[in-house]
Amino acid sequence: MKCATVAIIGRPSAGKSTLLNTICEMKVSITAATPQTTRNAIRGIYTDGRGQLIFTDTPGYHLSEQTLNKRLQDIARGSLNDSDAVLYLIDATRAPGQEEEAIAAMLATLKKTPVICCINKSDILSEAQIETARSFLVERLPSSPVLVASAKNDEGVDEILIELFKVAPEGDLLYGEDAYTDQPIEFRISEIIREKAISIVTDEIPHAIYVEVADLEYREADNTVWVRAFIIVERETQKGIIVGRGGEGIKKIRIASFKEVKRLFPGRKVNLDLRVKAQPKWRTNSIVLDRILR
Ligand SMILES: Nc1nc2c(ncn2[C@@H]2O[C@H](COP(=O)(O)OP(=O)(O)OP(=O)(O)O)[C@@H](O)[C@H]2O)c(=O)[nH]1
Ligand SMILES: [Mg+2]
Repeated sequence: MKCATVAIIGRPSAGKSTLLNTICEMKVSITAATPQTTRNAIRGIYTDGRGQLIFTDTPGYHLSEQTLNKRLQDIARGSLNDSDAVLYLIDATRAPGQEEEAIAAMLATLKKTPVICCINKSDILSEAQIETARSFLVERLPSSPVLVASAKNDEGVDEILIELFKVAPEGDLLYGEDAYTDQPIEFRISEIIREKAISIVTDEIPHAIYVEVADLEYREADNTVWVRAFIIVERETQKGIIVGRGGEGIKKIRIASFKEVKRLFPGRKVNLDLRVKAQPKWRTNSIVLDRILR
């Protein structure tokens, strides 16, 4: 039996979370069209006859001096050290640039950990784009295999698993065969809500959002789970945008969140109370960051 921990690394929006969800056949990690969606080291577990792969989805590696971004970089780097293998995902629709160079250089210094490279978004790539990305990878990480896949369309994903099992060490399963994540339920709820909130706003607002589940209570009497959560933004104007005209925005977020949160509590009723508040400068507040970037 094989068992390995695998860090998924790449630039923001490379498709890391999408790939993890495809592999686990479950929404384990939220995704968005806007970059810098993932903020935590999120585990997703895949098990089959060959053994178990315990993936860590990481925040997209983004070069920036802002406090929040530096913390996100630390999370991504930290998960490299804890892993038996690294899955390096490239979005070849964009030119490599400085950020990709920084990631490739960081991975090239890993002496013992095998790195599997994967060019993602094959469904929208030209041959020329694939070849450019391939040369970039072969030059910088000569001992790594380079695969091509579409995380979104589940193409080339089996090949990724084959390569990972090749380098995985022998070992007993660390999680039960049916496990697909180890995230606490409050965290999963807050992420679902954040995904829905991000999906209705644009520009810089997605980065100004975090979500906190204030209460989670199961009431036996009516078999209902009561959830009270806050969407927190930085400014009153952003709050207005989330709430929307006549409450349209928050209503949309609530309905979309409710559908997914309900799936986390099969056979139970769910009551979701959602509010918005502004908390200036939370992105530089270390107390908030310590709490949400576990
Ligand atoms: N066409 C296409 N789009 C993809 C593919 N994989 C992911 N995407 C899209 O790329 C965008 C970013 O996907 P995510 O999975 O959130 O990317 P990520 O690497 O986790 O991003 P961060 O968490 O911000 O680092 C989303 O709009 C996805 O739908 C793919 O294989 N093909
Ligand atoms: Mg992500």
